[in-house]
Amino acid sequence: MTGDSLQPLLDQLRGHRLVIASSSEPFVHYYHGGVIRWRGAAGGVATAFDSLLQACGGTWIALGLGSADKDAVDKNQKIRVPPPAPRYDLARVFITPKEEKGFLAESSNSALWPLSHVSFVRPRFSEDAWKQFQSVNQKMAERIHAESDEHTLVWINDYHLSLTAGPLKKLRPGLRTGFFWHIPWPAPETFTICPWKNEILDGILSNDFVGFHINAYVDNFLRSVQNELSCEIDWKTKTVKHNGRTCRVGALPIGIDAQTISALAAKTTPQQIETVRSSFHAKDRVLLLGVDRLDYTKGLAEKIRALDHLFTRRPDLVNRLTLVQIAAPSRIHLPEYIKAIADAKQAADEVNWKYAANDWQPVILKNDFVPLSDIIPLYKAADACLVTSLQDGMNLVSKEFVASNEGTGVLVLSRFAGSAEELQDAVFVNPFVSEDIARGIETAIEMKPAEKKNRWAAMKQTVDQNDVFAWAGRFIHAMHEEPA
Ligand code: GDG
Repeated sequence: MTGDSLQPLLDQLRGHRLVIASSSEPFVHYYHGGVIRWRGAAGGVATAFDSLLQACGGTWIALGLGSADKDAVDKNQKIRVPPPAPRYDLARVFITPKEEKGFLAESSNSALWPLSHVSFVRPRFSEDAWKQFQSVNQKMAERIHAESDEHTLVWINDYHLSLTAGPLKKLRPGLRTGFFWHIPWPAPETFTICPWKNEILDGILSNDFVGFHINAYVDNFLRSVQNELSCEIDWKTKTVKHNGRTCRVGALPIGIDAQTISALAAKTTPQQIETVRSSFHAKDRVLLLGVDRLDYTKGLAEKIRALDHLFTRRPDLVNRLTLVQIAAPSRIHLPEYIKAIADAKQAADEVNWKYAANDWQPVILKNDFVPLSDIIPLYKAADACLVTSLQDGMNLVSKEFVASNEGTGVLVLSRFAGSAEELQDAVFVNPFVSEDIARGIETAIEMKPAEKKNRWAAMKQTVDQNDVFAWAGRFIHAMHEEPA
């Protein structure tokens, strides 16, 4: 089931084939005891584009990094997905271990990711990693070229592929491309430390349209362009003329497949909710929920420690609430992520050691990938969902919670998540201050049912209206608009 915004999107696509490119893939094949198995991916880009391509069809080009990815594809290095009921093509690009390390672990996830988020993790730049970054972007450009013709709409995604459009346009000069940067664009004073800044800006400006989630990132980007390159910027139309090309930039907040998620949640019976609550010893307690990739930008340790502050202020709440935190493993070989796992576990151990009693412990930390079919009943059952990202481009979990929960729960939301602009009826917290998160939880727990319902209804309308199909429709429309 999909929203009313799907038909306008399909109308726009008529006569065109959609090719999506991103570094990560929606489905990974791996060996388990000599047998090929598959799993979905935890991550915003995977969630959004899987909904989109399942509804519209097309091709998704991504790196094949799973242990069985090479053996699962056909001779054209493609496979139809999703595995139980295929709807679109996944075209895999294979890279060497050296490229994987330099492109993904080093230049993308240890340099550009921390550079773009205010989380005070220092980016690490290496010249060799940059060479691998260039090489993988070139490979992606070649594969997109091979998969496209004059009727193809090419939509390139995220910071990993910021150099792809340049070589692609050399191979196929008339091709129109759009690019979406899914994370915050840093302040220009921060971006200026990046040793690859000119190449990255030039690469991004090789697209016809570039999207960010919110205006603040657009402004930061344009100010970076102004500071680093000599080019003409029309601030009114947000158009940049550079190297004989014209690129428009705009804010388009991403959405979710709200109707499908709401329908799945609506099918959850009161009995299932009872079972979920009982399984976490939260039958007669307040159930707090967190769902995140385990990433230091998501503020997990700060969120867990907030419970200590809450119990100190409100000893009557001890033994009356449970935080279930799903923390899907992510980038697990990088030192900053090994530390983030250790920090979250330590925070949980400390709080549990201090307050656990009999069959109750205040924090249940699940450092595993959990299927969506198990997350949705949790969204519906939760009395509050805690999204405490130190900074987040958008944050889809906040929207998924609103789509699933029918107004019995409260969204406690970081002011520094992109979704804070749209979800104005959340309870806002400063995620850098555990005491403030504790205050937010207290407000959520004490909120009267009528206020919960009113706040939820306003946010639900926003989430329904700007769903993933409406978002994609706006993006594709913007890609086609001729520059002023
Ligand atoms: C980037 C930007 C932006 C998480 N754990 C599991 C699981 N998930 C799913 C959630 C949600 C998605 O992953 C996470 O999306 P986010 O938006 O929270 O975060 P990022 O991965 O950091 O994504 C972000 C996004 O791109 C899109 O533009 O919003 O700001 O950082 O859908 O439900 N899904 C399953 N099991 C898990 O354990 N099935």
